[in-house]
Amino acid sequence: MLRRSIGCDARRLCDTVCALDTLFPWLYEPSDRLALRVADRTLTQRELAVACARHVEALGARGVAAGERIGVWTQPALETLVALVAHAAAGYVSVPIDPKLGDGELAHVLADAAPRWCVAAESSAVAGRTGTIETIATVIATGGGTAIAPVPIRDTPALVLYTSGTTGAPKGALITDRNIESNLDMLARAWGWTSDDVVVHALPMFHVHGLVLGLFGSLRRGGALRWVPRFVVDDLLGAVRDHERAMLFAVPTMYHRVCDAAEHAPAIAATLRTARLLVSGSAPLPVRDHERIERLAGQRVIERYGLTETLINCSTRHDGDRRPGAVGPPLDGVELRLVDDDRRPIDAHPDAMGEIAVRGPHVFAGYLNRDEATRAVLDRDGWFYTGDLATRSEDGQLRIVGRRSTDLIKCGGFKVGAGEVEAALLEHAEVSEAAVIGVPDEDLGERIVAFVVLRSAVDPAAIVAHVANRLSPHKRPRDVRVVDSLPRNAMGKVQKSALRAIA
Ligand code: MLC
Ligand code: AMP
Repeated sequence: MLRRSIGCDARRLCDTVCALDTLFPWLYEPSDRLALRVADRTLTQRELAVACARHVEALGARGVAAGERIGVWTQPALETLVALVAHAAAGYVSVPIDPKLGDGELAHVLADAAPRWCVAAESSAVAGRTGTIETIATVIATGGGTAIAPVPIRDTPALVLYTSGTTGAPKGALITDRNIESNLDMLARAWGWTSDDVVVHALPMFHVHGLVLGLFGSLRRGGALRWVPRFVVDDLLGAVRDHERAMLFAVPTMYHRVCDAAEHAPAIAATLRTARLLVSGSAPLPVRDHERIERLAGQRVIERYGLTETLINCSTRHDGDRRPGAVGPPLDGVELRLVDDDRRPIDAHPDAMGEIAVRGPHVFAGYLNRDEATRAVLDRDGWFYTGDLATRSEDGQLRIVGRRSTDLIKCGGFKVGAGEVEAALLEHAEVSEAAVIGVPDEDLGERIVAFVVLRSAVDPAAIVAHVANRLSPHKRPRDVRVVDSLPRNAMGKVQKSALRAIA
């Protein structure tokens, strides 16, 4: 559908634009509908369009060119959302950065993505942390300015999202416009997602769940996002209560805590009942919590399964069978198969277990600066190998039953590589050996436990703090066990199964 974009006095008239061929079509015909709310601050579509345009102008004035990578300090503020939306709309590549990142991981991200600029809601909070990279404060300007020129959806990166592997430092996954557009449109069909929906979430803005689904998803539909930047059950549910068609996006840990609270507070359960859709993902939702939610909220959760590299692959449908323990069939547009150890498709008979491989327009473009790592997960035919093990029922519903590598830990919905925590531990002068495992945990899904051999006595709290100084806070071990030696096999390899038995 071709539409002529609007202009007003202060805006440059854009050429005709295929509105549906841009990420946020309404940006060129904004209305006074709510677009964003963070705490008590709101922006309508019209205000957001102006704020984005002015942000882009400020970048242009500094000589930042479209296509450049820009670090985005994802502080809990409306300005953060404006910067992320403006960059996506105008063709800049955002590298979202967790403001709590430890120095070691931050240095790695900045060296690897090599942005010339960072943007932040409060540049003073960033001062001294980005070395020679200059920080631009995002200011929400009202009125005036030139509208953002429409950028058609392309196969070029829009985001670099850092994600952990089993070993080494996190890799930057290149997510393109096309990945985002195709996946969000698949999800819209699966969830009956419309412009009347208001997504409510308390997720961080540096991962797929909060950023691509929560922020870009809401705005692509012409709906709104209500961001509660810090997860507090009452705040999150208070936000749900405010909206007629709230879609709650949360990780299983959050649902677990919401259920704990709702069991003692009928008002919380009553609020849950008002939500149009409760969506869970980023980690497995235990069947027990699925059933608790159904009992308290009078509705079953929609469970969806994804990865940073592929966005979302499977989901139960808003009008389909929301089966506890299942993540639904593949989204329409996603090709999915189960493969054996040699990556050969396995028989589709029920209960056959294999690794999930997916193909489609939602699969990322590769890892930044890591061709070999890209080739290890993405084959020449476009199949991406997820490392997740699953079975498929006769009616096509997937059940995730495990992961190929036990060195990947999902804690509170965050992916943590055992190797990166071990490397950080070994940087402590008094740690001579270290091994990290994930231990099942009712609240977090998995809890990070570190086993260390020490050269001399050290307070375990100091070791935890040492890790936090280097990595993100969520990569800190919850538990540090001091041992005389690590169990090893004849080849000298640490036997993590033995550690799991001890833990
Ligand atoms: C944590 N803390 C510690 C600690 N670990 N303190 C000391 N020692 C440790 N080992 C601190 C925390 O920093 C926090 O401090 C406080 O203890 C409480 O920690 P917590 O129990 O972890 O709770 P919380 O910080 O509230 O975190 C839980 C959570 C969080 C659920 C809110 O895990 C979360 O935001 N998860 C979302 C992850 C996510 O978005 N994943 C999407 C990935 S994309 P303080 O000072 O802060 O209070 C993806 C694709 C897909 O997977 O499919 O979606
Ligand atoms: P990340 O790299 O942080 O995007 O994490 C992706 C991983 O999260 C996947 O490979 C899965 O192991 C896990 N995951 C995401 N959603 C689900 C889900 N609904 N059920 C089980 N595991 C999930």
